[in-house]
Amino acid sequence: MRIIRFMKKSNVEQLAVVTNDQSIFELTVDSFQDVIREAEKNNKSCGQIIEEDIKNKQPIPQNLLELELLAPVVSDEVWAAGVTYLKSKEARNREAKVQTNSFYDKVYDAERPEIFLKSTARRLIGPDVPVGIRTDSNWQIPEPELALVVKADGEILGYTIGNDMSSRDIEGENPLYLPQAKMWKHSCSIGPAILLADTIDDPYNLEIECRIQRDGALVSKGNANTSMLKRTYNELVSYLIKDNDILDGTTLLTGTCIIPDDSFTLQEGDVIEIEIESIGVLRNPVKLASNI
Ligand code: DO4
Ligand code: MG
Repeated sequence: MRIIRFMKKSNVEQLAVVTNDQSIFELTVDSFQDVIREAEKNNKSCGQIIEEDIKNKQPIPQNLLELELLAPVVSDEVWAAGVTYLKSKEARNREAKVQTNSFYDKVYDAERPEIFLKSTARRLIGPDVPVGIRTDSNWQIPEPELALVVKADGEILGYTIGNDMSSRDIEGENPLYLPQAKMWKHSCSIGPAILLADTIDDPYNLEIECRIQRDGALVSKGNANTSMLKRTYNELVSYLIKDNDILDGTTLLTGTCIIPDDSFTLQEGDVIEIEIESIGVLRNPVKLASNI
């Protein structure tokens, strides 16, 4: 069961569910946070609330490709975990030009994971909206990541796709530049759907593929599987909520396991597609942030 939001012809934002047979039903509540509140109030799961809501409804006539999809949840905050995959550690050591005992080596092995604030609702975008690239960086990539959608108490309610757009030269110059290497206009995209946690077989065995097209040609392609993650999702969430106060519907990106070749940098006009099995494809064109 997947939750989506889309823009209706009437310019109204609509929450909906996609069932296993790909039928789409409009939901009565307006947001994923409303589903969480209803579930809490009635002591039920989000899945039960949704099933009851659509019981006597007819699906809409459109299919997913015909809808103008929006970010499936407007999270007040998006957080991100880092250096949770070996590939990420190795790539960061290369960009920082360090071989041994780096910050990245240490955090990969440490008990405490790296967790940072990636985005706020105002900066967050959904499918098909341009992601931004910085004008003061010459080395920029998408970071395709499985994203957790969590409740205020840390319960993992669902999974979506996140793109943690990153500037490798700014981060490589000095780790203290991390906020600038990670956060700017349209630097975080999520979607196209939230796969509910109780309807997923194994979140530690999901194929991820990232494709980047330029002028209609494939210029970068990478694959990985969430089985390569060094930590558990609950471990990452436990550090996110430690002495912290998060809201229902917060998103946590779980780190990248796909890094394009070191010679690759994004350009305006590129199109990024991140596909995670059972969730869908998150597609965003690339634009200079100054042109957005
Ligand atoms: O250490 C910097 C960020 C790491 C990150 O974003 C990742 O591993 O995905
Ligand atoms: Mg990342």
